[in-house]
Amino acid sequence: MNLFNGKTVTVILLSVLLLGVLYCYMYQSYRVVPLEQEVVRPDSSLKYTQPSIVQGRTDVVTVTPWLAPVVWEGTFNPVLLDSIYKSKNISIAATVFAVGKYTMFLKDFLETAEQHFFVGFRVHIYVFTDRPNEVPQVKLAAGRQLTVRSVPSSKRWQEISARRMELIQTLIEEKLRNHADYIFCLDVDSKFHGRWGTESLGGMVAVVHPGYYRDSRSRFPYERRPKSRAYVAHGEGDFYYCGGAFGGVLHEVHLLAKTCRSNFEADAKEGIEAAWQEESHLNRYMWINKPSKVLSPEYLWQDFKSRNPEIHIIRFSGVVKNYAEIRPNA
Ligand code: UD2
Repeated sequence: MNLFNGKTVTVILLSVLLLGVLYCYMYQSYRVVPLEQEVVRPDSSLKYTQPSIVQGRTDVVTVTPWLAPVVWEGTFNPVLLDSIYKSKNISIAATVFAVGKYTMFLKDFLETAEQHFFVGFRVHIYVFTDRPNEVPQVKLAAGRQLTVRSVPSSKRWQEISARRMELIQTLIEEKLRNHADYIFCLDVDSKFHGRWGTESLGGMVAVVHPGYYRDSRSRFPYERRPKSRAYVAHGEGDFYYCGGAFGGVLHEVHLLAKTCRSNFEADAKEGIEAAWQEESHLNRYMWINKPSKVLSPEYLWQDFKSRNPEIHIIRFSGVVKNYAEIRPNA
């Protein structure tokens, strides 16, 4: 009897095929489960309020038209989010510039950051200043560090503000790669008043400016001269974002800083400075490259403004300052 007649060969081939499919299926299932556990699973013993997709804040918009979340108090669970990011052992860098008399703001900025900014996570704050001796000693919790980097003084506040993009770009290239996961770039003349934590993490993160969020975009102070590389035409633009707070993953912020810096410098060569320096360039950039997460004005309020009803908490706010007294030029 011929053992290898046509029928037997077909049965063997079909069995091998079936076994192959079964193997692939089992391999995929095996691969997916541990990855999911590692990346998104909160502590399995964590108990928290049941989430809902039919109840929540109705007084504000919580998602942009390009489906980026807009973060407001009441839209996230801080305990759940912290538990997710804890397992990833993330590290966050923050930059703050204090050039000339702006060193006077450092103490409050640093002390309040200890109380509210990514508490319980690895945080490394980089202070850029021309007066390193004036950087106050602030007691830092375990896992938190501060590094002072010297920068030249300047006779023009516009230059100090705008040069931040260049220094952020260089910091990421020289120091941060492989040492931090996320970075936030913040104005020094501000204080933290409430939690600023893992809910703010994202690929590219922008903060909606507290001064314009209820206005029509025709009133936004975008750069309106077409010859500037920060130009945004009338009828364009999403929100007006702050220059005083932005962030995201390193490579995204690196690209943002590099682009804004080179556009600012190219404009300068042609004798043009955008209306709000790097803030104008940042707004142009965010219009073209939409942020993946938008933080509500809770994340950068202004002390001189009274709180609007939709602002349930002020997390970070600019202090009232006398520009004539502290800036090197008018
Ligand atoms: C707005 C923005 C700011 C920047 C600026 C336009 C907010 C809340 N603020 O703030 O980020 O986009 O418009 O250029 O969105 N600095 C010094 N020494 C100086 C001057 C400035 O260190 O002499 C640094 C410091 O970190 C300060 C930042 O530059 O926080 C911005 O300068 P500002 O606060 O004087 O600018 P302002 O209030 O117009």
